[in-house]
Amino acid sequence: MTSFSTLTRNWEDSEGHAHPSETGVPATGMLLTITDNEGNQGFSLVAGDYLREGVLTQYIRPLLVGQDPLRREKIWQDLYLAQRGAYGRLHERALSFVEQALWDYAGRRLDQPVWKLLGGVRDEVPAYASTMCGDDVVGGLSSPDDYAAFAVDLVAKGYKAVKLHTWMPPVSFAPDARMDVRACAAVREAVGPDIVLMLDCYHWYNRSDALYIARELDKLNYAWMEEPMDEYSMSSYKWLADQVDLLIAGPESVEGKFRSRAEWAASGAVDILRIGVHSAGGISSALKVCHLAESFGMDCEIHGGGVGSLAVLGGAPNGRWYETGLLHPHLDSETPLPHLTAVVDAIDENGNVPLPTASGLGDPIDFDYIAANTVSTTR
Ligand code: LLH
Ligand code: MG
Repeated sequence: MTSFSTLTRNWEDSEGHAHPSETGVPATGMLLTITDNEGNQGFSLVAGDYLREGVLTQYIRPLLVGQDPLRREKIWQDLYLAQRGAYGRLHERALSFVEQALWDYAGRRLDQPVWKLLGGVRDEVPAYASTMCGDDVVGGLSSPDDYAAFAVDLVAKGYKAVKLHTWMPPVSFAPDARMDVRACAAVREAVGPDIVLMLDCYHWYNRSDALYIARELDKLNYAWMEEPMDEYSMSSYKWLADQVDLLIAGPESVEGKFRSRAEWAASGAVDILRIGVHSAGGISSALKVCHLAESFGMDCEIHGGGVGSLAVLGGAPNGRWYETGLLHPHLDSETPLPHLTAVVDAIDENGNVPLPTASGLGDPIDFDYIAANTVSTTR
């Protein structure tokens, strides 16, 4: 594992929601490297400090060293079994970063992009612009008019779909279901009927607020709503989905990987399943959710961007969209961060993200930058 100095352009508020930093914030990046006996390697960029040295020492190295790195599913099943007794220390993101490095290894070794190894069902994917959560920065995302102006800019850049994340605490005036609906209406009015719109709002509304928003979004022809209530209450989602025409997508934050998603699909609590590469514990596990959804005739939308999400979407015909974000009027999303040579998910003129052509996952890692800015390395 290599730690290096870099920059991030996001800062997180006290509840973990991302907001833009126009100047950039000094950050420590981490690069997980898996090396076989012949020197073949696979890499995964680890966000934040999600893979701590103690977790690497106690759980990950013992289960990886000496294994055949092409046997990803065997290694993943071993890590999965170790999770129960690790009591939260070996979380889904840890599994995900390790498994992504194993996929990157396989792709590099076989000289193929991972999305092709997963089936290559398409070579580009339509992107929706996913906004940051609302704030109180005038000219940022502080009002329905701000959302409308930003949505117009995003459509001018080529996006064919926009997902609003509206206001959450600690913003002082959040939550406010009526203001959320006003923002959704302002965006629909500004972009016209042909742009696909979605809403991801305050995650802890009660049933009546969630029902009110869903009914209003239906009138505004929104494509889906996600996470308007605490997702641990699956029966609240079934209650909602049973009485509105609007499609409800989820769950995003619930643990349990494909097993919990099976319960949600079987119970009819949502119309569109949702999983992320990180929340699933990896690419293969996320793909299982897509196939599960496919078996129920459902779409499966992938939470969050990055090369892992692009790989899954290369293998899953029922993921309709790639989530680009999170975006904000004051955030530069078009210049690569210092440790990257390119923005891997830039859209083309049709609003699609071409899947990467490089071998492996396709993260455009600047290895020279990382070598010049290394803080520490452990093996
Ligand atoms: O609450 C938030 O900060 C956002 O909802 C965030 O988790 C975002 O990644 C999301 O849900 N996207 O769909
Ligand atoms: Mg979401």
